[in-house]
Amino acid sequence: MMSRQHKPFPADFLWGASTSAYQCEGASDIDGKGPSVQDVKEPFPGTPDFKVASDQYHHYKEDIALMAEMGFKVYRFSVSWSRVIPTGDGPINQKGLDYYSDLVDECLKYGIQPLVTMYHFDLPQALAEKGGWGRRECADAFIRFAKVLFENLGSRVKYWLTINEQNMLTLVGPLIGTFNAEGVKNIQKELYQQNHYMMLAQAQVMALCHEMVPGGKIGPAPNISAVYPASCLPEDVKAAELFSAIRNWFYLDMAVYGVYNHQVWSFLEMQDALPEIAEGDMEILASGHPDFIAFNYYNTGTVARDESTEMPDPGSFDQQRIASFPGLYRGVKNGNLPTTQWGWEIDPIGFRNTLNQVYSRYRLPIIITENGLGAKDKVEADGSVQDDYRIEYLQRHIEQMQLAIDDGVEMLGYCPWSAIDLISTHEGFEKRYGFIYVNRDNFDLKDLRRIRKKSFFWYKKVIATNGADLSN
Ligand code: BGP
Repeated sequence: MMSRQHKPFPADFLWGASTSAYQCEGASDIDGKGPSVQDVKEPFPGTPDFKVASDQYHHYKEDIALMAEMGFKVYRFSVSWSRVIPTGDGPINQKGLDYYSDLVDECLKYGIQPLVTMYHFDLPQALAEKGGWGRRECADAFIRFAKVLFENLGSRVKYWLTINEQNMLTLVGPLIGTFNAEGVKNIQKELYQQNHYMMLAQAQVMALCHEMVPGGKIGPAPNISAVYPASCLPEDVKAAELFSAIRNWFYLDMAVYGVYNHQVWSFLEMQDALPEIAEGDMEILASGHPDFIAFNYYNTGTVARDESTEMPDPGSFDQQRIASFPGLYRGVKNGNLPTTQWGWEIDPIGFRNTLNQVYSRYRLPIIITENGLGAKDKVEADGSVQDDYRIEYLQRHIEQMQLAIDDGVEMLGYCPWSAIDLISTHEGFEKRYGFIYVNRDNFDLKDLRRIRKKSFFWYKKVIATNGADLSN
């Protein structure tokens, strides 16, 4: 067996963690904030609304101090568009801007780099009512919002992310609550039209960042997973290759090269779901260049060929479509992998594979903006939270990230999900991800006290040793 010396993590490696505004801030109707689509949507059954969340709006000083105690070099948070511009395209809410300005200062006070996501699933409701991302004007409003952020925070914030998981917004927007399918005739076409406008907005915002932010670095933040074929049968391999293009490369090819992935274009053509492209759009798309690729990684996907001859209604939405398309590919369970309490497959080696695939295709440095284990944590009688399962998950993923560095992947940083407990997309407070426990339940707000979990102390050591000591 060959063994080799690990390459160390880069000296300036950005260790930190992530959150998003609507899932952790709370204060959803305070200090002039306008409603977002998340505030008005019907919460998933058994889960709370976003009014209070983790109440970071009122606890940010304490939260950042705890992150500093862990030794964070970076904190990835998102800006709520409707806190800064309540209607999305109207007047600016100075109080909202002040909040983010203070949050940035608080990070910098401890030497923590803010990594700011501009849009994480929380479109201003007023824009949604006008047709949301289905209208080109939404892209214009986003560009204006970005300008406001660059003008006000650009001298202090060096790292920016455009849109969180644009691929998930496109593939499963109706499930995330960001897409209202009511009255839409061809849902697929509408989703890919929205995607086109997001792409246009992203390209322009990337260019703008380089113009307006001295030393500014910006990138997209999709959710990327290696896709395995269910067997080595060439038809299965082809199915996996196509699904990977649809799920992953379509978004990154556009962000990096400004081109529509040829296979996905033809897949959309087959479904009558091609977006309308105006004159000049392709030039705009080619004009934005990311400095790095950020991506969220939770698991891999596995697909087999699908030989059904019946094509689904091309204009409809079916949540199974995220990993299955009759006649082309079908998502299957990977029997080799353990799963989380919520059935998500756990695949640390798949993380190394994914990192290598992304780096081989795009040759840009990578920052991981989400990775983590959702679990039902319990506060023990002595007040501690013994989340060894989370430590093990993170250990195994960091080990594989280290191996990817050995492989030659250029890594900028690692921000697991999540810095503190927050409201999960579908499971509320039942499913926790944080290093810091937030003392509340789904419907009992308790005292919102912050408790350092066992993983808090473990991650502190990982950061202090720059990833050299991962032991529990
Ligand atoms: C990502 C989202 C996050 C977060 C995470 C965990 O897709 O960017 O916002 O929620 O998934 O998912 P969940 O909350 O469903 O467990």
